[in-house]
Amino acid sequence: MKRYFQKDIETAPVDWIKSLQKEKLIKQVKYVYDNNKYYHRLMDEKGVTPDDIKELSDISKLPFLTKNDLREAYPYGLLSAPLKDCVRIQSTSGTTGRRVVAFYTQHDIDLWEECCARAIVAAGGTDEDVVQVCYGYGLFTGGPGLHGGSHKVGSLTIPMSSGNTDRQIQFMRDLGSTILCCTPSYAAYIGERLREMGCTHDDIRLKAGIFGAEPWTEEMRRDIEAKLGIKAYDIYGLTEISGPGVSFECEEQNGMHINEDHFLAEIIDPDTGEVLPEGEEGELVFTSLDKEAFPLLRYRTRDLTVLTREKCSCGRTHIKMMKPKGRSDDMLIIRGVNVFPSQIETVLLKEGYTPNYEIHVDRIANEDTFDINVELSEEQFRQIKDNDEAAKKALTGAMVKMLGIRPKIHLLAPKSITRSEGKAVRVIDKRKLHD
Ligand code: DLL
Repeated sequence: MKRYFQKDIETAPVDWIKSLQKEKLIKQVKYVYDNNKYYHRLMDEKGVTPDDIKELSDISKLPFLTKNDLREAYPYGLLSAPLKDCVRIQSTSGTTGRRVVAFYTQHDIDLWEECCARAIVAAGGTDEDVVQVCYGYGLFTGGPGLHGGSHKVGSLTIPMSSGNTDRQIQFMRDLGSTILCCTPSYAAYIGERLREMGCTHDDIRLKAGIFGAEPWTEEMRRDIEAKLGIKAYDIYGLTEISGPGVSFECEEQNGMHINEDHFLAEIIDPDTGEVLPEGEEGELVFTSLDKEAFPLLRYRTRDLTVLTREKCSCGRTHIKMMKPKGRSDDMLIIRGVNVFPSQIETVLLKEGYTPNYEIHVDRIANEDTFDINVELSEEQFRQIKDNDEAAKKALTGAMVKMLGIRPKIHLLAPKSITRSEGKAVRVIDKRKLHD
């Protein structure tokens, strides 16, 4: 079976990768300095010129770029190629009012789609596969990215986009889809709906799923794998840097290989900006190495993770990032304690609950309230309907152990929580409204 999309690059010796990165970095910095007024000014302010970048480690001399810069430079301020050479934009949903528009030349699209093709092949995809893409199409990068990758692999591509779950299942069954691409929360819902329709995973031919665009836990992975009878692979990316496929999981399912021939990753202390050594948790920072339209140098993702270059049994040599915990700004501070939604998901699934939950936080009379709505399965609902106090007590205890603070648990009837077809919204923090 084909194991790599671009074997020579994906398995190249680390020294070779580093020297390629150095060569590309020097070129990319000069390109940005010469073609982008916004970043040119940032470099001038820091007193650094392209001539100062001679080694990979010199990257720390460059200024950071933040989401704020992207907002300030919107829409064309960070465009580095002539408009006549650009062929596409993609954009984030802008739910927080911070829309990001990224530009692509044909070269940039080819590079991005190749990264997605690597991810599909790493999940076992070949030209014999039927790839059902249920990430949203349009401005969101999920659909177009995996679609392009699937074409490059030569797989039969079904451009479903998200939503209309019964039709998704119908196509999956009729066309014998073998690889599913969507968010993990949507995959869990497809699995749930499949059961409700009286089907088991023997009625479908799926073998693998490529799931990303939101944080998800190992417990969620096991839940999806069992529901759909597949191996579930993680894929990471962000619009600013290209889209999905910045990094992807291999058969080891333990961390995502970053496509290091295109992206240089650093981990920094989010408070001080200091570069941290490999193995320490911090904020992920990316530098594009060979982009034309929208190259970004030292872009702060706000995603918290750890990098590791431990040898991987798949034979790939590119550095791995562990599952991001979530963005630093996804972290809730409740009664002074740091809480990540992923910690709550871990407890729920470990305790046998469904992955359908909502976290509600508010501030009443100067005190934080912290409620978790948890949806019961049909079976749990039948069992504990009349006396749920014991179940609530046990779950509260498990949460206190994990989080260090006590939430108020509400056990809800099946189907009470709206299912997600894209990125799930799990946190409703009303405190922000009062600020
Ligand atoms: O979510 C790109 C994407 C599409 C990735 C499809 C994977 C699959 P944005 O909408 O710009 O782009 O959101 C990027 O989503 O900074 C992370 O916070 C989060 N994210 C993306 N992938 C993962 C993942 C797409 N595998 C932001 N695990 C990123 C955890 C992820 N968080």
